[in-house]
Amino acid sequence: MSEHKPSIVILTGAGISAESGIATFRDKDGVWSKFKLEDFATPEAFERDPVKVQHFYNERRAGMKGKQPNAAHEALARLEKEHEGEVLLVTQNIDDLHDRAGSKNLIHMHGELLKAWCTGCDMRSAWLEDIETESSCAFCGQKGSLRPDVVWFGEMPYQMDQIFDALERADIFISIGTSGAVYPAAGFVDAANQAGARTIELNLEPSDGSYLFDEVAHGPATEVVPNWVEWFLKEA
Ligand code: BV8
Repeated sequence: MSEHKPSIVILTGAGISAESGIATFRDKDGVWSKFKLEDFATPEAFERDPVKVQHFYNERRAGMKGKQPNAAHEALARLEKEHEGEVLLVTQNIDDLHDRAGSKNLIHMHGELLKAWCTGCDMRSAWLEDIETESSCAFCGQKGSLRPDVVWFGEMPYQMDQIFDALERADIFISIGTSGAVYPAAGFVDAANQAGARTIELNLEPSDGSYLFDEVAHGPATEVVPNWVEWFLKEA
C-alpha cells in the first residue's frame, strides 16, 4: 500500500496580504475601523445607496494597482506544487495575490474584487476598472445590473460544500493571518479538530481563538509561512 500523503486545508485572511500593502480589517487603521461595515458591505447598504457602495469598492479596486504577492503567498504556491498530497487553499481575501503567486487549487470564499457579477444574467466577468451606474454587462449588455463579485455580510460564502468536504478529510488545517471574527470561516478550526486534523495557527499575534489550535507560531506572515513550508517539505 502506498504511504498516505497528508491532505492540507489552508485558510488565509487579510494578514497574509498586509505586507503587500493591503489594509487588514480589524487592526488599527483597518478598513472596518474607518468604514462601518453595515454601511458598505451588506446587500441592504447596496440597496440603500448603490453609488456609495460602488465607490467604496472602486477605490479598493484602484488601490490594488501595483500590489504584488509576497513571500507568504509564494510559499503557499510552492507547497501546493511540491507536496504530493492534496492542498486546498481557501481565502477570505478578495485580492488576487494568491492567484498571481501561482496557487491553483484555490477557493475565494468571499469572492473577488477584480470581478463583476451581473445580477441580470448571473454571469461573472473580469473587471479591472470602476463599476459605474452606466457600466454594461459584457454578456447580456444590461446597464446598471453589475455589482462587485464579493460576498457581503448576510450572504452565503462560495463553495461551502467543497470546503467542508475537504475539512472532513483534512490531516492538517492551517489558519494564516486571520482574526477569526467572521463566520463561517471562523468555525473551520472546529470542523478540522472534529475531523482529527492537526490544527496550526500562523498569525502576527495570538487570535481570540488561538487556544483552539494544536500548534501556533506568531510573527509576520512573510517569515512564519515560508519557514513552516520549508520545514514541512523537508521533514514531513
Ligand atoms: C453567512 C468581502 C450564512 C467584502 C467579507 C453573530 C454571531 C456569529 C455570526 C454572525 C453574527 N451575526 C452575523 C453573523 C454572520 C456573519 C458574521 O460572521 N459576522 C461577524 C461580524 C460576527 N457572517 C456572514 O454574514 C457570512 N455569511 O454567515 O452566511 C451561513 C451559515 C452557515 C454556513 C454558511 C453560511 C458572510 C461573511 C462575508 C463578509 N465579507 N469580505 C469586503 O471585503 O468588502 S469578510 C471581511 O472579514 C473581510 O473581507 C475579511 O476577509 C474577513 C475576515 O477578516 P480577516 O481576514 O480575519 O481580517 P482581520 O482584519 O479581522 O484580521 C487580520 C489578522 O491578520 C489579525 O489577526 C492580525 O493580527 C493579522 N495580521 C496583521 N498583519 C499581519 C498579520 N498576520 C500575519 N502577518 C502580518 N503581517
